[in-house]
Amino acid sequence: MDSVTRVTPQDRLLAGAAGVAAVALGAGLGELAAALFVPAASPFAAIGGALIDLAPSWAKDLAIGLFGTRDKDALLTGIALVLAAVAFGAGLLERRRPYAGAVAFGILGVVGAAVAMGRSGIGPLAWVPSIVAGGVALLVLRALIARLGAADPEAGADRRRFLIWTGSAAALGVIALAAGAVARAGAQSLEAVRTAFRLPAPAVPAAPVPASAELGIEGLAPVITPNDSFYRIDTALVVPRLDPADWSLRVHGMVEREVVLTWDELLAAPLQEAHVTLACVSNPVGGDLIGNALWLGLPVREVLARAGVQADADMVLSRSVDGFTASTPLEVLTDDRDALLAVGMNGEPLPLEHGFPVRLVVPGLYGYVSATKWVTELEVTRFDRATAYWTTRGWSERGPIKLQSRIDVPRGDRADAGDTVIAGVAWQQHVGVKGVEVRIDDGPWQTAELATAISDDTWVQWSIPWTAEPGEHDIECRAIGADGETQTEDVRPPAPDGAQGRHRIRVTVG
Ligand SMILES: Nc1nc2c(c(=O)[nH]1)N[C@H]1C(S)=C(S)[C@@H](COP(=O)(O)O)O[C@H]1N2
Ligand SMILES: [Mo]
Repeated sequence: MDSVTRVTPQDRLLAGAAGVAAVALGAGLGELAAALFVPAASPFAAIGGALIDLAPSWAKDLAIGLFGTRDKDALLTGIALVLAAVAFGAGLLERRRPYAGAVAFGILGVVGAAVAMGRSGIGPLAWVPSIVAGGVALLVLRALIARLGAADPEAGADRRRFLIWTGSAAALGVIALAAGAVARAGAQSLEAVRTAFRLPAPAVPAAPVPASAELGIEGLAPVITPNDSFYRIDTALVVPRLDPADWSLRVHGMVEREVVLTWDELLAAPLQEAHVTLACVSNPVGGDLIGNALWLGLPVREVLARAGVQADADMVLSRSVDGFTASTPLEVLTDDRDALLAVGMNGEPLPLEHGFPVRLVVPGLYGYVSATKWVTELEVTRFDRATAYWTTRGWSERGPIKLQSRIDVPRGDRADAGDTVIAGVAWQQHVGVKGVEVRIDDGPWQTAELATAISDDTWVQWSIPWTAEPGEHDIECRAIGADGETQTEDVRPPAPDGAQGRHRIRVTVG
């Protein structure tokens, strides 16, 4: 044997260490990914949960007897030890034959993913953390062992470099694990705070939703969007964690006196309910970045009145705890519309991802210039003095919502022949919709039946009967605003101030 292929005991130790480091980094990143995006899909928890389910009851009893309520920690420690041993072995294997050991990590990742997918209630992304873990471990092990192979045992510098890489991978893994644990603890305790919180009763309740606001057509967006299917748009990679006890709103800038509103003061104020449809400026024609909810909050004008706005101000720059900003024209926050500093969404505290504990909701404006989530600051200023997050990135400084309508039914590109229905929603918040028209195959415009609008600040459902003849058909709709405007056919993309044009779908009947 020559010196290049000779495997010394020291070599074996290093290869095993590379295996352990690779798994540490993979597992760390997998756990972090889980903590941030799919908490229930922790790779450790997936494998641990499967073991608990598989373990015979005498083993469970034994574990509980030995470790008491620490039995779960004991199980996780056990999994970690077994994994470390497997990793060491995989490192040795990889040293002998490229990919032989690394593949073992890939298989472990797939098994973890399969287990997570098989557990109910985790959702379609359940596989992600385990695949991240397995994939990273596979690649890192291959890369480390390749370095070890290249390292000449006599050349100390190469060896040192290998050790530095291996040590760094292990250290990064430990850091990722710790970060995941911190994120998880923060999320759980804040969700517990949120669930424990009871919304105060509104001083001004919303009028009941008329029964005729909901047409109840299958496939048509419900007139009130449930919180868990409400679209979510923000720049926050990780949902900001803002404890209500630490929350306050600072109102400053061009005001007579700076005001700081605390959580308790906000809840003690007379809160008001309003149905408002939020829409994203990025929503394409026919898109679903729009939703309607019942909000509970304090009218923003009351907060501004406490501070006393100076006469030459014309904008409020709202800022969230993570630095996002929105520029809202002062007049829409001081007129009589229901612009709210909201704490409630459909009868619940705001979900964490929709701004818990406090956000802005302003009827009539796209979210990027009005709907600041996790809001902590209102700076009264002027459009010629300050710019908001999206304005500096090329979007308009003002964003009134454009008149739009959408076809929801037929859903998809097929429909059954015979008597059926075409249905959808239409909106222009704070203006209102007075009609919707539909045409088929560029024929004459026909008037659709409008459901009862909850208010001018919400979308409204519409429908029209249709006798579908076999073949291909184009269906197009247009809304007519309460101010008489007809939805334009002039097509524009979302940037810089909202998409326009008409929603048109093609369906095959038969
Ligand atoms: N803090 C913060 N608030 C934000 C945003 C953001 O990126 N950060 N995005 C805005 C945009 S562009 C929209 S459309 C709405 C979406 O609100 P939702 O996620 O509750 O539907 O939030 C607005 N508020
Ligand atoms: Mo948006």
